[in-house]
Amino acid sequence: MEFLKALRGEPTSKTPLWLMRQAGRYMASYRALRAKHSLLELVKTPELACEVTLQPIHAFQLDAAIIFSDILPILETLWLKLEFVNGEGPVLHNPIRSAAQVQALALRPLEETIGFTLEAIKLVKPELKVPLIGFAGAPFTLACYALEGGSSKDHRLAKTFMYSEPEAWHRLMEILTAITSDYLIAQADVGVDALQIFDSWVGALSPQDYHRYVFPHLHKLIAGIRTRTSKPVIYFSTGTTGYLNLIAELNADAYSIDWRVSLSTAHKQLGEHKPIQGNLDPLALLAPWPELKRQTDLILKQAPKTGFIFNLGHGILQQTPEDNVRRLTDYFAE
Ligand code: 1CP
Repeated sequence: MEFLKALRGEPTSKTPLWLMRQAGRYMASYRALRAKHSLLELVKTPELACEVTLQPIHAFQLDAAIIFSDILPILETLWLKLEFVNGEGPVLHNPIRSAAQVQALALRPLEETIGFTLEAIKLVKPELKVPLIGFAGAPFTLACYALEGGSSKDHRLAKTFMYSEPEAWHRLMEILTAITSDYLIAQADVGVDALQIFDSWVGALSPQDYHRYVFPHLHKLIAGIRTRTSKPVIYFSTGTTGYLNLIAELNADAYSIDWRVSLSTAHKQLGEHKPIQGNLDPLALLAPWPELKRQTDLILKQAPKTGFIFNLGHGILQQTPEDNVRRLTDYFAE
């Protein structure tokens, strides 16, 4: 429960840690299951999603579990057809490319598109001694996938749409905000203990664009969630160190930051009393132990006395040796 105490800014007996994307391809047990099932089969079969959620919990001393799912299945609520192509990543076969498409959007019931994750939460919850995190993609990051039709380096199509069709952009963001809010509340209602919003690609925006095209929707999302649950909300973003002052105004319960800023600088900018999560470079988990320990100690030295959760600055890499994860998590349990 140290994780939830830290999220409330209360003193803890150890520094709680979990690792972003802690279930996944770096684990042999995950690869063994993936050899038999596609990613979407794992996500859409509650028993399998439950099993994968537990894999890192059983293997390592972690202070929180995160439900095994993905940020993208919710896009099927907009009738987008999602596939994960091996070696290529996610593909949405009918991306949104015009304002008319946004105007014409009809929604599928959420139970149909994410009901399996709610079932997985119900299955895994009684198996856990540590808190369970529920999550969703943030509206901007989801809009990127909906408009691009898949991964993108520069988010050219999404940003061009945002600049040239601002009305349709805001309408799309409103729709994504509404379904994301309902999804997170549904997860809270079936038992997750905290909610994390992943804004993985928002750092592609300038501070001005973040303020104009994204901030109002995120602010509404977080304020709206707060009227419907008391469970803490963590906002994660990367590449946003040029406008942490704006992010501080989102009024989330905690912020998760990447490694491109020192923890102490980020903590100052986000608010000295605001719980903070981060911020080891995921690549440091590929380093020999003395270097990994040095980087970890540096973060711990900068960490506030209360209200700190150790994590990576972004998702764990699939090349990460499991032994390094064990060494790191054991270090925190010492
Ligand atoms: O088996 C596989 O193909 C492995 C790859 C994989 C996994 C393990 C994908 C494809 N999704 C997931 C599960 C997942 N995704 C989890 C649960 C696992 C855990 O945390 O223990 C979570 C929290 C996510 C979140 C997610 N999916 C994000 C946000 C976090 C981040 O890392 O930035 C994003 C951007 C995605 C999209 C996605 N899903 C999968 C891939 C390869 C991608 C990214 C593609 C891209 O670069 O655009």
